[in-house]
Amino acid sequence: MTAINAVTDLSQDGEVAVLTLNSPPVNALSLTVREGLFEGFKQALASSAKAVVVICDGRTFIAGADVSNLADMLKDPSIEDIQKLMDGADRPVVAAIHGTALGGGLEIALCAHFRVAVPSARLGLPEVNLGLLPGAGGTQRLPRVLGPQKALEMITSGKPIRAAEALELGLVDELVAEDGLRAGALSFVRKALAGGRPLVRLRDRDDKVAPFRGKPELFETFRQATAKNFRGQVAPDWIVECVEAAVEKPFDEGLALEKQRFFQAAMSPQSAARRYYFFAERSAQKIPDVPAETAAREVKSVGVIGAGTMGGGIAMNFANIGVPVTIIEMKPEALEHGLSVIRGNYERSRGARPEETEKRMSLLKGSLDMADLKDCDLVIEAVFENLEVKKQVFQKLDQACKPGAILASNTSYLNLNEIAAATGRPQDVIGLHFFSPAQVMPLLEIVRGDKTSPEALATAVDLAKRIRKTIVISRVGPGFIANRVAMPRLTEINSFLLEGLPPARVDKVLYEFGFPMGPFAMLDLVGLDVIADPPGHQTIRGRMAEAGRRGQKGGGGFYDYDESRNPRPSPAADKIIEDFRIASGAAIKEVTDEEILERSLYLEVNEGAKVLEEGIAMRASDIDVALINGYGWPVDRGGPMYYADQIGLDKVVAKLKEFELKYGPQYKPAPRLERLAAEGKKLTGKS
Ligand code: T1G
Repeated sequence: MTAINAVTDLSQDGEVAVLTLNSPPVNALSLTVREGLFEGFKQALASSAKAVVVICDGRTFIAGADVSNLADMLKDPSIEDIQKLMDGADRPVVAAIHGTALGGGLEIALCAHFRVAVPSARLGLPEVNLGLLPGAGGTQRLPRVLGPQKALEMITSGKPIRAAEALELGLVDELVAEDGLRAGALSFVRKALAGGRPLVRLRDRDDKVAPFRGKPELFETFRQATAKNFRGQVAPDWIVECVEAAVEKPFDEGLALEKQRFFQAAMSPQSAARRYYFFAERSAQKIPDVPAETAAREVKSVGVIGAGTMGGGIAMNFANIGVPVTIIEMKPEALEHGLSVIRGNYERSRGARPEETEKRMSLLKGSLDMADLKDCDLVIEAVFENLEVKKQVFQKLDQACKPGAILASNTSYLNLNEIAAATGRPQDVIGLHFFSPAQVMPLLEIVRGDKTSPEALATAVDLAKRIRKTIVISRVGPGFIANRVAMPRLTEINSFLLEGLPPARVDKVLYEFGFPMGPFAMLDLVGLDVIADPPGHQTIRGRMAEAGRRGQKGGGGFYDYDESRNPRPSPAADKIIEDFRIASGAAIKEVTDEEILERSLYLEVNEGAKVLEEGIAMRASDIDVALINGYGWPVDRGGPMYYADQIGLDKVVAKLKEFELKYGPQYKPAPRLERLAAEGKKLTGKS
């Protein structure tokens, strides 16, 4: 075995050279890795070896370029330099894939003549998630294996495919035993040598693209079908353009176009925001005083208290991963209703197969007796949002549950420490704040009480990953992170209405910024009757609810709705707004679209700064993760904290001060924001 460099070895197995990469955690294509691959291929091809296998140690094949340092891609040897060596090879080169071959990793594998994989491997080009397109030939080589339609789907969705599908599509040549990748790859290559199997250079293949040449309809149809989905994103359009070039143009011309578009995408603010988010999401799972090696308790069965919308949705998360759930209700009718709603949700879900529904439903057991929770490893309470009620439930749980069971509350607002104090085991009490609908929304706020133990936290984080939620850790405080930060913007809409701004105009401004919908449309969706007006403080939303306008679910809301729930302006709603405005004596104001946007967003930035100051959130980036996943903040903007940093905190503070004078004390800049602005620092980092 020869060490090529710190992360690459070259060894000889009979007549086959084996190039092994070992650069934890994911063998990303850093400069050192590229040097190792370049030098390794050079030496292997200069040796007497009759074939070369490239394989990785550790958890995965190459997972792509090093996203933490994209600029380093400009240094030589580039990925393309390695690929040229591979393309020029006069003997079989085989990529042996386990884990994930992603982005630049798959693009390297596409330059091998053959690919073998273990059944659990996944292959994909996820660059679009980072606001990028494949930058090392992916848009040119993948269509030459899969044809343009499938390549378009894979590259614009960014979703990896499983090895079995890759085999079916011809992207992988052979599947080998799960625990025998190296042996399988060697045996594959020996068969290829013995049989004189012709070498396949993908850049030369034409059979999958030729039938589509001169037929722009395929691409036009794809563009139209996906336009809404990719609203505001730059990369998907360029991906379609490049795949079209793969069909229409010689390989090198297509490659040149891809390179140009890749660099344009890499320079875009969108890609910077998405790369920031990639690492934000990962760091949000880390708790500095809970080391990664803290033992998580095993959770094999779960209890849920309450079979309402929330409890039912929470239970579905666990049934979906094969964990049995005991659902507790007080009355048989409520239990029956809750279970039938869950069944309905399963039956209506896309691609639902009856046997899947039955399998999941069989994991859900209803009961009216808390004693049935005695064997559960974790119980999540999702009852009415009232402190006294919750305290009573926790007292009973303390009696019913076995020692070491984790007792979780789904409270979205109440003081978890008080709930924990109702038990004799506050160290096992934690908040698991799901967002509605809990089976759909990606965010899970894990709330850490003053006495929550590191083991309980580690267990919650582990479990949240198993049910594939995006995690944010919050300390105890009213509204925790997402609801608290979003609330001032949603409260301010009352002022907008009093200033005479039509809901549709406000909604349009926020939709165009990138939110899936504006605040009025959102309230209509959630229901105008969900939150009560604070005592002594009437809102137009509250008035609407009183008048029977509860939103999409009944009577219309700020808009009227047809049977397909399409909104249209509502004269009845406008009259309620106008009457309220006149009665309150508020004067109509001239407000620009820019001001609507700034007021909406800076209120969130300001609240985020307070949440940081109070230590409710550990990091500014956690707030961004919470708002993106809990409130539809556009990931292309990076979240409110990152966005404010891009604008410049001095500018944000100046605007807040201006708004404070013009519109009221709700805009008073948070001390932390003022301080950071004065010091020329950022919310999300140094300066
Ligand atoms: N670059 C740098 N660090 C990376 C990384 C990458 N590509 N992928 C993962 N990490 C770090 C991550 O931050 C974490 O670090 C640790 O590895 C484990 O990750 C030319 C332009 C591979 C499926 O987009 O999808 O190729 O927090 O916690 O759940 O066209 O990571 O431990 O310090 O996510 O097992 C395209 C991104 C790049 C793949 C593993 N590739 N990665 O998931 O672990 S662009 C991607 C993933 C590109 C070319 C272009 C996942 C994973 P830390 P993890 P995991």
